[in-house]
Amino acid sequence: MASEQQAPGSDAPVKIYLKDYQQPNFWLRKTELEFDIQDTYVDVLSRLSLERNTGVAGEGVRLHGEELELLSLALDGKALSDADYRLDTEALHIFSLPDHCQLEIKTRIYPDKNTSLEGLYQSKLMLCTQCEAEGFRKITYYLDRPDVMSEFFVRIEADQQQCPVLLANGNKVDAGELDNGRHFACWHDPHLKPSYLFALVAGRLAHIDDHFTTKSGREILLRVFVEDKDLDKCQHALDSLKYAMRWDEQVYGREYDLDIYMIVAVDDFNMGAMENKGLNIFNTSCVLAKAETSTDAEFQRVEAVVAHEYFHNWSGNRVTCRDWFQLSLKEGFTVFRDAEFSADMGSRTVKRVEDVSLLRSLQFAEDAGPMAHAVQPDSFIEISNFYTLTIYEKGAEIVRMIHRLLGPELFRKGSDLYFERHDGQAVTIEDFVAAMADVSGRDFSQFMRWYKQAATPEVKVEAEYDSEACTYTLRFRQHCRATAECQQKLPFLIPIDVGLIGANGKLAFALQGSSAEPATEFLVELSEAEQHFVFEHVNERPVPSLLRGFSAPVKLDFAYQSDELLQLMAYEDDGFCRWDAGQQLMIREINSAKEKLACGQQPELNQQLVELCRSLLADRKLDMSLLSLMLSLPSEKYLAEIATEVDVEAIYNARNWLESALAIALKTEFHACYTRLSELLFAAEYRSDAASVARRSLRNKALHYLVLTEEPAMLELAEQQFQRASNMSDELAAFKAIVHSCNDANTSRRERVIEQFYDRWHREALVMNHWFSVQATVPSATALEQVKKLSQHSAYDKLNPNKLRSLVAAFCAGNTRWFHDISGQGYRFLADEILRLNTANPQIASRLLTPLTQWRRYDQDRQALMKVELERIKSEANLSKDVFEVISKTLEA
Ligand code: B3K
Ligand code: ZN
Repeated sequence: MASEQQAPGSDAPVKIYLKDYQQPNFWLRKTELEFDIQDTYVDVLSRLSLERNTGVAGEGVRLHGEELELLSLALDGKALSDADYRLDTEALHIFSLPDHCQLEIKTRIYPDKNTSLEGLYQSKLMLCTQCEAEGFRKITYYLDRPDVMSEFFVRIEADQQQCPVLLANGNKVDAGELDNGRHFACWHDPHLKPSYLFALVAGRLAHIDDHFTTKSGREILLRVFVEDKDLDKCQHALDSLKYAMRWDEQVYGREYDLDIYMIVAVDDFNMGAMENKGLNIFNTSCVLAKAETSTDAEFQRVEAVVAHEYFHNWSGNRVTCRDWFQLSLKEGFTVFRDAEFSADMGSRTVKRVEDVSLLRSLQFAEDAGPMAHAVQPDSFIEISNFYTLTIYEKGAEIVRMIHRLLGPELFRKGSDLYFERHDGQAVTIEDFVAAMADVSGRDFSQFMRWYKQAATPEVKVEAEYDSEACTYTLRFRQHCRATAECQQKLPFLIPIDVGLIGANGKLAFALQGSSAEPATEFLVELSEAEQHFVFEHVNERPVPSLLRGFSAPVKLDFAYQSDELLQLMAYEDDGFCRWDAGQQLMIREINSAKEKLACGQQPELNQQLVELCRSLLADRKLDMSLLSLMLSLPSEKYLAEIATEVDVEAIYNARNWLESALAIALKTEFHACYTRLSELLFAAEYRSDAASVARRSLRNKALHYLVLTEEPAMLELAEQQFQRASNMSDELAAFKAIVHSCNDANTSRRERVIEQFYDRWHREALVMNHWFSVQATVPSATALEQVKKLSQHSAYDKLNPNKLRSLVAAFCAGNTRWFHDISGQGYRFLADEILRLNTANPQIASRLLTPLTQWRRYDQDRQALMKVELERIKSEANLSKDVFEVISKTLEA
């Protein structure tokens, strides 16, 4: 990438453009690293075998390096003099090099001072690394870019007492004792890899082992490293790993390629986990699980993240990204892979509904805000800002559309071709799509706009029924707002799955112009700005079922009548559409309550909605997890996303009104449901299978509604559950229900359970995260005061990302009503936190900024308050690139 230096005469960080990509002028064929770990520093000796990439200009080489102390530098065994090189804050420039040579570089680093959690850093008593995307340059000078792939040889030396475990990628090839209580280990990774996949761990760790036999009969050692006290929380991760390994063999034909697969759990970690070759490093929150301390959702997250990182071994490691503009090549594809895995492991519909909810509430908001970017962005200032829902989740939706358009068999052929063609290479999104095009003969040129054009397409649909001709016509109009990279959007290729529902269920129909036999479902491909499709043999006026399975990541608008939505709820067999019809009914109810409340009137509860919920609760055939989702109101975030201007208080009040009104109207049913499921659950031993998880989920939804009635007996029920629970799902649900019930009569009970929860769990860091976040999301004007108080608590850690997420992010992103309180105190608090973290941990600082990026969506008063804080952050000297990029885009927009 050409323009990584700062612009001359300017302090502003520089934008890097995809169009400027060029190969490096040197390859690094072999990388030998020696780590000498001492008490307060680590010396890193690096021997790099360079080979000129003829044809690319540049006599010397520019090696990335940040926050390094250079101790020595030699070229082919000869020390370089000051005249031979130049150092700046971002790189080491060596002016002239022969075509083949060896550089020997010695640097010193200070892991215990590294609070950014990037590069080599200390977490509790352990040293560990995080190199993606550009952290390796904080370890040594290097061509720290993903298209430079090298064979790594690593030697680690440390004190045997302090660091009995010494790990790096690949296979351990040597180890031994040294003088003075020191020891060493040597690791060799036979697979070429870019520096972002490098990993090292040194510390006092315990482990549990398991084995996996691959389809070709190779024995793989699976090993999970944790702190000794957490050894009883590793089995679920190991089981998940084995399921994922088998699934990838069966579904994608992919086998593991080293003799050992290691996972290390780390307390201080910016993200969920990292797919370093053969040595995954995980946030403890994504690896540890045990029924007493982890909720069902956490068990599922562990399974999904373990699988995601494992799948990267092919989609990311064996075939990697040419440059960081291609990030979604590995992330979008791998999220699609892990979503399918989770769907196969549990309920496909529930997984789809959860994913679509996330996409529609958060990714659509990202697309509508100042950080909107294409899935293959064309520029960035700081790549860490691009680990977004757009790259991950929208990227996965695009791969899902390819899967839908090609069908499973051709898609598998395409992925086989992609892996075979590019094994050991660093490639582009275009290469991935080319493999899909080559196996199918399909032209993907229009489809590529999904990668290049930012923002969410909107599709307006109108229908016309001709009862004489028995035809039904659907007219589509697509539109996508202008964004910085593209003012005039070209039409997307939008696959829309269509079904038609009659008075007694699904209809069979034909698509005009298609040779296909009549069927109950057709996939239409929208390719123009305006287009219509005619369906034939439609013998009655139908209700259209559109975007079945959420076949494309668009906002679809069709003016359904309420009774049509009820008809969809009754007869639709696509779980997503059925759930969505219910959500639309609830949104209407909330919107009309908003209007009533605005005029000072009391809203009236729609009896059709009550009856619908009653019939759902009586439906014994429905998957209880799905039922629990169907009984959940749209989130405040989603309601904000679909509003023209966000009226925080109106959304909050109307949503609360509906939830409480439903609770009162259906109290008998919720109580019966709660009792029935309690009997079932108590009669059996604790189990974590899908059916038991579903029962707990529905029972806790019923408890949530029961407590909303504010009847003392219901709070008593919650407290009984809190006291007797044998697992964290039940305990936390009861805890949250009680703590969030803020009426005065409940004060002593609230205080009691908060104290009890603390007494029970203060030694478990992950459980304490819940203790913080439940209090941070309390629906009360006192929430911020409590958050400030908790930030001084001894169980809190102002630099630990999990703690920051459980307190600061839980309040600012999760307690919408009180974060956006018109006092402006919430905004001020967040800005203070961002300024504090700007230098300590820029990645987390920039991530925390997200709620403020949406400032233009609010009323004038709130906009003004937010702007003051954004300007205050902007005026800070030494703004990190991470925060600078988000702040400047937010204020420019
Ligand atoms: N690839 C890592 C993310 C690294 C984030 C760097 N800031 C985890 C994942 O997506 O699997
Ligand atoms: Zn990933």
